[in-house]
Amino acid sequence: MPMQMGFRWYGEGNDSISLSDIKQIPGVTSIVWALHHKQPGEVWEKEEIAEVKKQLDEYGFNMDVVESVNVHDDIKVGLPTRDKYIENYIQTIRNLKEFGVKVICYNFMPIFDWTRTDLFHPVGDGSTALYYEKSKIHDDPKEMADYILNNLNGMTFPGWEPERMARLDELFELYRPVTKEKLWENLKYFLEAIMPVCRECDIKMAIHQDDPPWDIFGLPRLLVDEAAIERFLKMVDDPYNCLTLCSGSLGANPNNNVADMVRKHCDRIAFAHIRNVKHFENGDFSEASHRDCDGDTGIVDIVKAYHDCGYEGYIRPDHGRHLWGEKCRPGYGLYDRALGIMYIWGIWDMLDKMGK
Ligand SMILES: [Mn+2]
Repeated sequence: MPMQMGFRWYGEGNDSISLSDIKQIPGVTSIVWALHHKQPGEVWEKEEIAEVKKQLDEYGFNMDVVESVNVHDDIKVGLPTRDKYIENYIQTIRNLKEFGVKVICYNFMPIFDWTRTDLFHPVGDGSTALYYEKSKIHDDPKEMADYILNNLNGMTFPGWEPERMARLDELFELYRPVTKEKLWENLKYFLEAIMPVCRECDIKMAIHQDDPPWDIFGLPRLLVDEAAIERFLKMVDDPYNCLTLCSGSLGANPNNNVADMVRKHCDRIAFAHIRNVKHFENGDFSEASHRDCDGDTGIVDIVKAYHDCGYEGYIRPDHGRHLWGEKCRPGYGLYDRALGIMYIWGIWDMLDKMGK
């Protein structure tokens, strides 16, 4: 069995891209989905999941990968109320099992999800891409949040819910006592509580790395490099404690060699995000096309590493550029991600043919 190709879709009425569009991209079998109206900490009810299943069934897609079931702040901060939210998370895992879900992608980033300073930065060929200008991040996080919320083309974005962003002061206060070590402890507590249920339900928890992979606005970030990944996998050494290995998030730090990480941890990678990043000398970076030479992430080496390992897990193109005037959620248009898929398949099929 080859790797299983997925495409992230935000759901009926919540995405400019239709399932019929996605069906026309060669080799996509999984829709990477979520219930985007749910707040972190809420139980995903079976009836709500069943509705998505019905939509996907119509096109023959599976719902094996969820991205994301977000983790409530009380769990990350380690408040006494976390146990209640962990119970809810467990109930969601049990409900997802009923529909054959195999992998849950999640992250453990405090307050902010992925962070960029420009969502539509000109690439130079008429297209635009997500961009990170290092010097802008020392500034006010509220300004950041406002910019992101005002540039989502009227769409919502997980991790950047307006309700949460309105509470930024309160959230920063909440996270003030949470040191990096404390955050590791809280992650361990969460995983140890849910692992028995994951084993029983045969669902892998696959943590996404922090993006960008360094501390921002004084908030600690954990999953940033090889040493952190090693620590994470050893901390809870269980085959159900896995990675969503994101080449783009890790690739934002040029010292990270993602292909080496694939070779080293292949058996613990449940889900792969493939994205290319181009670095500038001043520390800025821009997202780029999936073509190897358009960025510095080493896409050919990474795909080859998965192929060499006999990877049979799930994979998807991560963010794409915005092409041909497409109006879409930043990073999540149809065209560039479809091109990315064909590039990945091109490498993969060639390796197959060569018997490598
Ligand atoms: Mn990613």
